[in-house]
Amino acid sequence: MSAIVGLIPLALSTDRVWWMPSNGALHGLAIDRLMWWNLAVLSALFLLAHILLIAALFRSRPLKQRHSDDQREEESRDRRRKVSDKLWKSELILLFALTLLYTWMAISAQRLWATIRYQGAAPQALQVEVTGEQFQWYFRYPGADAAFGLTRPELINAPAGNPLGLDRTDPHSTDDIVSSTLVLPAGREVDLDLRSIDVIHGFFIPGMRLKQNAVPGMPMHVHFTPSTPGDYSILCSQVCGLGHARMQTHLRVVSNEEYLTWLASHAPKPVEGATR
Ligand SMILES: [Cu+2]
Repeated sequence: MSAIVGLIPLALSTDRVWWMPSNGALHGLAIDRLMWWNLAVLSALFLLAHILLIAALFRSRPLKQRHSDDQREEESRDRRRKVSDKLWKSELILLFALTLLYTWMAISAQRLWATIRYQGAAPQALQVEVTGEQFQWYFRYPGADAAFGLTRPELINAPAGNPLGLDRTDPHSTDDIVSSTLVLPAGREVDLDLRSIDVIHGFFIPGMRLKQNAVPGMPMHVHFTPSTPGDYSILCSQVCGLGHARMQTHLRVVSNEEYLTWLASHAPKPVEGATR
């Protein structure tokens, strides 16, 4: 019975049935493994509990019919007692195995969380600033000088091409690149500086197994390494207003050469006062 029960989550985990979007991040493998174990154990326990419940319902019927026969009832009680003793031992073994499995899962999950959230990114990680605004994501790259320029709220003017309020008079701002899609080289760690300029947004890349709220006045860092080139959806996971459903964009993970070509093609021309 346990073999049949175990086969069901195993069948669900094959590439054809597994409903999670394909993973493209280095840390995603560990997250998927934890998800798989959690699902497999819970599915098995769910099915096992229901099979035992149905079996118990069917077993209770003949006992009622034999109620008048005292000797046979006594025999039946003895048999049930023996089965109960055996079950007690198997329950204990199962409980012990589950405790070990869940302890391992809790420690793995805590380590994974700490690596992404509590430990900082490597110094050589690519820096990208992510800003959420009703109903758009903006990505800012620091340019050749590797430093982000000044921004001023009074300069924010999306129709004029300055959605983040870049102060182009600041020397560090002149080479900053602002894009509405995120382009990253595969195999290089990226450190995202998440911000919001109006309400709480949820920065969510299912394919990168990454989700973090962007909160006004509270810059937050998350870092990850995209490993597989491809196109991944970026969504907003917080209901942030009437246009929430269309607050979507894309992450393109490309080769390093393609990334450098993309950066060069998006480098702004330094024109004095162009955004004022
Ligand atoms: Cu949003």
